Amino acid sequence: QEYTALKLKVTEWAPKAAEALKGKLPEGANVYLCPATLRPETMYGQVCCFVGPALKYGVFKAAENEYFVITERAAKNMAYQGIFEKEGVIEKAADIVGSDLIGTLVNAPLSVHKEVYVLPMDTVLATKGTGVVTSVPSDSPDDCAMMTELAKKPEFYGIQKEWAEKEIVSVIKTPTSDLLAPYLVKKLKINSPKDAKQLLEAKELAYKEGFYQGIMNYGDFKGEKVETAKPKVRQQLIDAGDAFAYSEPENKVVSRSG
Ligand code: ZZB
Repeated sequence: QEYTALKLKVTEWAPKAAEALKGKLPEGANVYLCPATLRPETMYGQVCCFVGPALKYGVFKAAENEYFVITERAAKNMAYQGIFEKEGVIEKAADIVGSDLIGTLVNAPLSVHKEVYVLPMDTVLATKGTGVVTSVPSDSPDDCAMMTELAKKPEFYGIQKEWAEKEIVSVIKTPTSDLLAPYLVKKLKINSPKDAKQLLEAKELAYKEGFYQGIMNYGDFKGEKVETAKPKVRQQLIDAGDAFAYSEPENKVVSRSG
């Protein structure tokens, strides 16, 4: 699987994260949360950054003064993809649990929302991508269901309600809707992030319709087909230093069967 890994720069640590990282990073170090996405063209619609509250993350040195918050598993993969300064070398500056990251503020490249919060999502898998996920509720049914859940029970999740209530703008238009994920969530009667079966169905529909019938409704490629805009947005992000290519080793097995 070839992902685009985004660099969401930390602008303010949540108090627990600041405490956990105290004295472990050089003064003035740039630290990024790096979500892996298959939909770079939707980055205009990012509203938050998800971590698994129970997952273990590391703060890994990528280059001089540059650190990535990702899972150890992702760091091991990145070390062999020319992403880190030293090939094959993993330098971990600190450990941190997902729950301590909640409430951290990060910059979201390309998003209509310049700064977004780190919020919890229990369904984030430790075994996929970087264990960090950027939330685009306009086009991802999982994200849409989770944002509703977070805004419904902020105390339960230990967050401020406003953190989960950033405006959802239309990024892509399709024949059925300008906000495909919320449309599908409603249509398939998805009431919570636990409706796994319907969410999977909604995700598959959203991928298909978004890719084959989607027209960009925001940004530099507004009016273009998603199919053609996708690589262009990705390249823009990479050229700006806001993203990099990241692939999963399983890739080889998958592509062998076509
Ligand atoms: C932003 C985005 C916008 C995404 C969208 C999807 C969609 P997959 O394998 O088919 O689920 N993701 C990445 N890593 C993880 C993880 N560790 N645990 C849970 N979810 C993860 O596709 C990968 C997508 O799943 C990624 O792309 C990411 O969410 C999420 F509009 O990034 B995506 C219809 C989907 N739309």
